[in-house]
Amino acid sequence: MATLEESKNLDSSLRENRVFAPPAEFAAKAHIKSLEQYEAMYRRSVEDPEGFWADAAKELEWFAPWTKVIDGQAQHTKWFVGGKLNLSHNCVDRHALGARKDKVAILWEGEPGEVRRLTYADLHEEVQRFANVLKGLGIKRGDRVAIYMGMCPELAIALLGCARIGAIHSVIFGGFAAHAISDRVNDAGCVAIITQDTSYRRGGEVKLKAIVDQALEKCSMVKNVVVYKRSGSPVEMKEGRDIWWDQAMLAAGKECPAEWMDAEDPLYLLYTSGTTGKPKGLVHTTGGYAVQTYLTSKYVFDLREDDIYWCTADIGWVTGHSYVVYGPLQNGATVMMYEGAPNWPENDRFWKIVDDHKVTVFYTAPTAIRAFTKWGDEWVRKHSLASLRLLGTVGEPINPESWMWYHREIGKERCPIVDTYWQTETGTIMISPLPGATPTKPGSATRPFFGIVPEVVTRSGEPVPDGQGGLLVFRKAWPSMARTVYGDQERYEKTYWSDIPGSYFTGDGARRDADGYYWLMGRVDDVINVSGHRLGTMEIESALVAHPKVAEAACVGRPDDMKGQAIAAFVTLEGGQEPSEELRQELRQWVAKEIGALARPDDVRFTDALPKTRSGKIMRRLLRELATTGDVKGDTTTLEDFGVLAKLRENEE
Ligand code: 6R9
Repeated sequence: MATLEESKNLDSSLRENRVFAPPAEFAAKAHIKSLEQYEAMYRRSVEDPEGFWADAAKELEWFAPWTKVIDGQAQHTKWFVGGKLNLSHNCVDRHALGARKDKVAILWEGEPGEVRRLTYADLHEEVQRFANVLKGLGIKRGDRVAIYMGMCPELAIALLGCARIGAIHSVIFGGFAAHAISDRVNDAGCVAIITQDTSYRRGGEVKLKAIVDQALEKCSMVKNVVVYKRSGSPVEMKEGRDIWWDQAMLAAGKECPAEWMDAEDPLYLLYTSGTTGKPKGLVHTTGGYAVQTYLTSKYVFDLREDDIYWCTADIGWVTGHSYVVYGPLQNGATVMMYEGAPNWPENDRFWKIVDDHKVTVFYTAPTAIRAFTKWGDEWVRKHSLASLRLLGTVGEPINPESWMWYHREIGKERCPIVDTYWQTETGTIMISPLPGATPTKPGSATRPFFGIVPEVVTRSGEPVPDGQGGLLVFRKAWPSMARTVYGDQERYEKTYWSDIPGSYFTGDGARRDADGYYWLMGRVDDVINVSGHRLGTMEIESALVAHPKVAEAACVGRPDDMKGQAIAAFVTLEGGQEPSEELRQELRQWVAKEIGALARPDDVRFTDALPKTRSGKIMRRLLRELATTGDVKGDTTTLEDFGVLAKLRENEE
């Protein structure tokens, strides 16, 4: 089952035996101060989940109380039944109308260097005005609104404005191409898109509005486009469809009461890649998601009143939804937001930001850490980083040596590291150290968060003994889990709840050690994780096959030192077409244009045929091995045509 790459990962993590206790000074001030305290709270959370989650929920404001905390089980579980609340109210009003009125909510730095500070009172006004802009366009509760923007405060305001009136937002990462936008907009039936003229990235401009214009040629349901003016670069405005953000805001009323949303009402859709078919729109709901983003932010990031909290993720991904916007703002934190690239104008931009703004909590991805390591320690050492007190990672397994570098060079051996394991589908952090309580081991996400019951099992659901690899499942439902795939409940149940009956299947391999620590081993399905971004092999293959010269395509991930995984594509051409270097480059560009630059294959190999099973399934396992090692030693007994493999081997450069 485990691919070569997974076993390599397993080998290095099996040899890993360093343990780092939480620094005493950190633990003394932390919300959760010891392993015993964590264990007692964990025990209660699984023995009395209703009591545990009710207590957590009471830290938020509800317009009307729930009648039942948990109703149903597994994929049918409902949380806080009958409760009414609003996420925008809990993120903004609760603080703006209380003691945090003048506290900075969003501390933003643009790539060119300008800084903006929005207090909770400012955010309150902006969000209400924007909610009125949406209402003015006839957008109402339950309507879907797409958001395609760069990292600027208006992006957070757009999310919160939607949440305020009960419109369901669907954020599309600003790096996706027109085609990917139209697919997502049409699948969700979005009635409007919020975008901006351009966004700054690595000194250049990303022409977001122009890409939206192209995408909308295929989207008949979209009636309006709201355009935030970021750079002032010229864009085309379509009469009757497009409006300027600033003009609409000036004209909009200052007050907009928050809708009373039911705990189970949808809050947002977020598209993510799976093994088969098009990306799926995971549906996150209001009550459970609110409570669990709030609680995980509080405990995993150990948020304190004076923190300057910075999660470097783009809001286009789930990490940005839960840990740039909803989690930290519900906690009344000051959230740092940065618009551009980490290496602009130079390789130390992040460390300059940390020093300039006295960032205390820093949460990033292993792929970024690998890039920093490669750029060299001198960039880090130009800055003091003395304000930092806690570090985090998310997105893929972190190899122990990168963990050690992060610990030494960024954390100065003073800051605990939280390696947080979770997924778009889970909504919030599932496995992670609590920084004042859990001793850490480099490369392990350590122990489950409150209420989470992980287990490592075989394909048939039998528990695997500690120390051995297997599939990671969650035995019990949790408040922030995605409730369905938009418009396709069957796909939701089939993908996540049918492999191991009664349990949620993550798609990840894992191992638990004798201390009950979890070590993640990567995906066991056809999802490729490129720099922490999920891509389905099907998506890339469909894009390749859409090229007029391509007959068939198969994509696999192969290990890559910088990106975690790189994409290798195997392609057969239509009759009469000849392979060439030019065509190879053309196909790489084609995929970038169809999906976005992050999906551009690293290798494109031409072949006469693809290895298939007798039932016609492409044997990606063999291709993966070939792309990784240059040869195939694995089991080929089901291979239909052995000649194919010989030819593929010959084509190896
Ligand atoms: C939050 C996010 C989810 C997949 C997941 C797993 C991998 C994320 C990880 C990790 C090992 C960690 N993953 N965090 N693997 N250790 N700390 O990344 O969501 O984009 O949906 O990706 O990422 O493979 O299944 P998403």
